[in-house]
Amino acid sequence: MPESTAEIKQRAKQLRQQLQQASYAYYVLDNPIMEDAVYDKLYRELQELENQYPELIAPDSPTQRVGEKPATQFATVKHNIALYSLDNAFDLEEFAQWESKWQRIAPREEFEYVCELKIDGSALALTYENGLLVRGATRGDGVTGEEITQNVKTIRSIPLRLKGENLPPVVEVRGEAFLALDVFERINEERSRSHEAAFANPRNAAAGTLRQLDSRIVAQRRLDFFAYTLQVPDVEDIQVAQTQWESLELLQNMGFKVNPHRTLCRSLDEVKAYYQYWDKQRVDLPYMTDGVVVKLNSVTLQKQLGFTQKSPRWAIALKYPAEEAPTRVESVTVQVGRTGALTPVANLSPVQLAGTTVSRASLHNGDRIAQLDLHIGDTAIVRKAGEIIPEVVRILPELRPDNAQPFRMPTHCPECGQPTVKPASEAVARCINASCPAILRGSLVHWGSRDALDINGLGEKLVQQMVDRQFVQSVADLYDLTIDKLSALERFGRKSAHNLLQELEKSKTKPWARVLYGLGIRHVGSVNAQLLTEKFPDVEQLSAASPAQIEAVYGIGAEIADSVAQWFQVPANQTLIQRLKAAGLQFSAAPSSPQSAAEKPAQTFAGKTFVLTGTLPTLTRNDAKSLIENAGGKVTSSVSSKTDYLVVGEDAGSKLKKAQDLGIAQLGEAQLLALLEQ
Ligand code: 1X8
Repeated sequence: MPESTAEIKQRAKQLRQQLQQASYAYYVLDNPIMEDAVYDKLYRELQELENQYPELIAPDSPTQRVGEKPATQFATVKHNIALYSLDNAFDLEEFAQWESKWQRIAPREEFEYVCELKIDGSALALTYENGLLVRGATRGDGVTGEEITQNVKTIRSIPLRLKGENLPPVVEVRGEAFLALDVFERINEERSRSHEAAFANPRNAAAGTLRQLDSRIVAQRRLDFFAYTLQVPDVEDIQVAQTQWESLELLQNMGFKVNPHRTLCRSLDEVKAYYQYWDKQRVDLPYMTDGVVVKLNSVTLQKQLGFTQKSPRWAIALKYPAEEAPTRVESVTVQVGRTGALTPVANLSPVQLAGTTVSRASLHNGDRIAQLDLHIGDTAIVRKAGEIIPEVVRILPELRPDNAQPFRMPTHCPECGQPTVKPASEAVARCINASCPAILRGSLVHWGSRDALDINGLGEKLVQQMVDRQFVQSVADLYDLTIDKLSALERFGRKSAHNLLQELEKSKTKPWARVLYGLGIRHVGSVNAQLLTEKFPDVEQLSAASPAQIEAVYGIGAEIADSVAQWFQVPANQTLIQRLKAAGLQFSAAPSSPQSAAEKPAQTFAGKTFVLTGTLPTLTRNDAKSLIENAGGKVTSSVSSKTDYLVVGEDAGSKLKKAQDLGIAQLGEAQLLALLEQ
């Protein structure tokens, strides 16, 4: 233990330096040099020294980052140099217009742009005097902001003292305080546990956190900071850097975290390449970016161009199309699918997302709705990235209108009024009424679909009419239709009626495997149907098989086997089979059948590697896998540069992001089947 005052002072200084270096390595360089336990030990030693000798507390001591008791309110401060906002360009065309505009003021053939990522956070102005952080302020209206120095000090990547020699006496640094995505998610989870409203996005969370009056809370939130502008107030008349690029390097040398993904561009085409590259790559960044900031590099040129009322003429934010936006949930429709599954869909006030207008978004199921605590009239954050089906990601309860009613999944089928069934182990509720019109419509459309009986003209609209008018109550009734009956339907002439009857006739020649698939038994996609019909060459054998016998078929699991055996147990299904058989449909694999040879798929996918993600509309994962493998392809579980195709279904996860980054071709189920057909 040091004894003399000088020794104690020396020790405190040494501890400060060691802790500062460790903290810089960890938070700025992302390259730790000290074990956590060692850091904690040194930190406690410094804390004890400072407790004993409060006069030793230095303004840049690491102990000054932990926050203080709540302030009653923040003081307003006038910025020494106004914080301008950036003009936006929403596409490359608008960017080109901006380029022409500055070129008209200061024409030149050769110039440089600095391209930086636009960080979706909250702007801060930091003032350093003689190297020491003396003030941190929010942007406010650009002229005056709020003084939040105490909060700013809790951000570990902001130096309390600048590194380097010969620093100007006053230095102004601008940058973006932000929350890393994992931190943002953690904060929202905590808030949801304590029944507080979730933050809509990381930007709101960062801005909200900075304006916390209790800096001890701010310290827990783990804000981060990228510096992007270095300025020395005019009065000093010192020029620190000739270019923006130099400024960024100086900031880095002063101990700031500067975003590493910056680049110099000499033409619009180079800017375009950077913009498009990061549009793909940004999903992998641990923080949110909503665009690219393009600045003219030369400070001389910047001065020549100057500012408009609001923004610099020498910089622009080139934004990416929004993928998330708030909008109102007008109502919820519950759809009933062919399997009886109830799917809630939110009807929205139309909103622009990722370049398209979105007015409906999936709510997945009742469990998800309960999780969201969705009320009709709520403002919801809707997300649509790339080709993914739009979905509601969260709602903003603070914007909920008075008297808004929570949405509850119906306990009865919205189509037939029968009670629904929801096994505790599943998230999905189902209608199990065999004569539910919605299930019937779904079954008819499925029966006529391309991979089943391939009946041209048997679309949704026609099916709806036939079911509404009770022309058909089961798939078998299709084969009792007549020209007279059909031509009584709206906008359905005798010619169309004749065509449909011909199509129905043709369906009677389709092989047993397609008929089995067309029956729509749960878990029996076209591949499983093929496997089953190879082992059970006629319906009698399959119908009589036990679950164990069915499961003995290579590629068929217990769940599928149970589902098949159960289906044949239902008397109504046996009646259906008898009627279809009487109508002339194929329920056995005639060895002479000309189709059976044609059913053998060609090796279209030889040498190709596939990865599956998400839930496909009709094929199970096993179906899709077998289809691909039967065509000579390989299915692997993770995306890499060796992957040729990603097959994407609903609720696709991280594999999709990875594939997008690697530029791997994506296929939907329909496209996969179309390729197989070729
Ligand atoms: C805002 C932002 C800028 C930068 C990054 N992210 C932002 N949100 C940058 O220059 N790298 S500049 C800026 C502004 O001037 N309003």
